[in-house]
Amino acid sequence: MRTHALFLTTALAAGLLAAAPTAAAAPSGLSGDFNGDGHRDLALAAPYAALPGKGMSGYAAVGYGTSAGISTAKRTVVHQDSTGVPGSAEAEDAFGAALAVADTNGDGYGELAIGVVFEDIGEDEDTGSVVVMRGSAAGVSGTGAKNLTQSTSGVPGAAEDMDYFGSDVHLSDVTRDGRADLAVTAGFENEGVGAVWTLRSTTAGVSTAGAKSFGSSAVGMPTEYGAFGANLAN
Ligand SMILES: [Ca+2]
Ligand SMILES: [Ca+2]
Ligand SMILES: [Ca+2]
Ligand SMILES: [Ca+2]
Repeated sequence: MRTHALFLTTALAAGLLAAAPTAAAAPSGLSGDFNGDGHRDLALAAPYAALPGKGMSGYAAVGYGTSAGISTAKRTVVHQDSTGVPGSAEAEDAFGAALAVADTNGDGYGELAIGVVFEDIGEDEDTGSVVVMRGSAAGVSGTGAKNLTQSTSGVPGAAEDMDYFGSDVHLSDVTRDGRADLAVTAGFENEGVGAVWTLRSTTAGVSTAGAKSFGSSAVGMPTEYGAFGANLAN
């Protein structure tokens, strides 16, 4: 009797285990992992590659990491006319002139920040913008993509000719809340002096709340032409 009961209990347990749904693996949260599968991925850009009739409009791409290395077959390729990507592809946008990768909303999937350094805004030429595309289990996607410029509400400054906003971008969690914050350089701000913007992230990703900018004088450097912030270390 005792043996019989034990057998039933064991069989029941085994059956339950077999029937239990397989839980989706939690996204890795690793830096540089867009699809959360635990393999870091490679983002790259061809900022001067042309869409038809649009010279230097630019492309960005992700090759996903696999146990055999970076895959070119398992990939995402985007440009400014891709579904969900803010703005539109035009000649000499240089979409992808700068890239950064990290998780901005704390969901375990990395986001891709893309500098569109020569984007025109209204009548202003080569002003620049930054696009942030979200990661997901399916990789980088247009869903929830954001666009930031000096004309965006909450972003200090004003969009002007030749700011080159987005000449460099950087993502890292400077506030230590588990969400990567964004830094953006406008390398030609104020006729080549240059300036840097810092934006914090929330559970909704990069936010303009509390956005700041600073120039060379804030750190005691010369205030003339100098491309301040032209390189942000990643
Ligand atoms: Ca991955
Ligand atoms: Ca554009
Ligand atoms: Ca994320
Ligand atoms: Ca943060």
